[in-house]
Amino acid sequence: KHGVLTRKSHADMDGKRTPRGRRGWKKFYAVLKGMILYLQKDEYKPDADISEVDLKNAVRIHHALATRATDYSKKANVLKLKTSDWRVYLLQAPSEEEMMSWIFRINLV
Ligand code: I3P
Repeated sequence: KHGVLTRKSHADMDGKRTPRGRRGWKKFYAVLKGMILYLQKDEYKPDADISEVDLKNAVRIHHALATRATDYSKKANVLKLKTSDWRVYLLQAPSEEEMMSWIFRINLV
């Protein structure tokens, strides 16, 4: 699955609140492949190598949990992704349908 997702980092590894200055929203081209959610700067190109920056932004979603971000009301279609190492991301999808599809696909892994 791929598509545009806008990310906000809410908590870092071990659940510590992401400090100010790193809490902004950033738009990515997301690609879910195997157990990894790649958050890429540019659109997915099947044959291109993954850049170092894109690898750094990749999220391991094994044992992660995606839910609708019911406690976040500033933006619509936002899902909350909690990883197994206690990171928390907010991810905004372009539509309700896309958000539900990402939640379903992430939790299926
Ligand atoms: C953050 C940025 C985010 C904002 C966040 C700020 O500043 O303005 O958009 O989240 O508020 O800290 P910075 O880019 O300097 O990290 P919202 O869009 O959800 O308001 P927060 O600290 O209350 O999460």
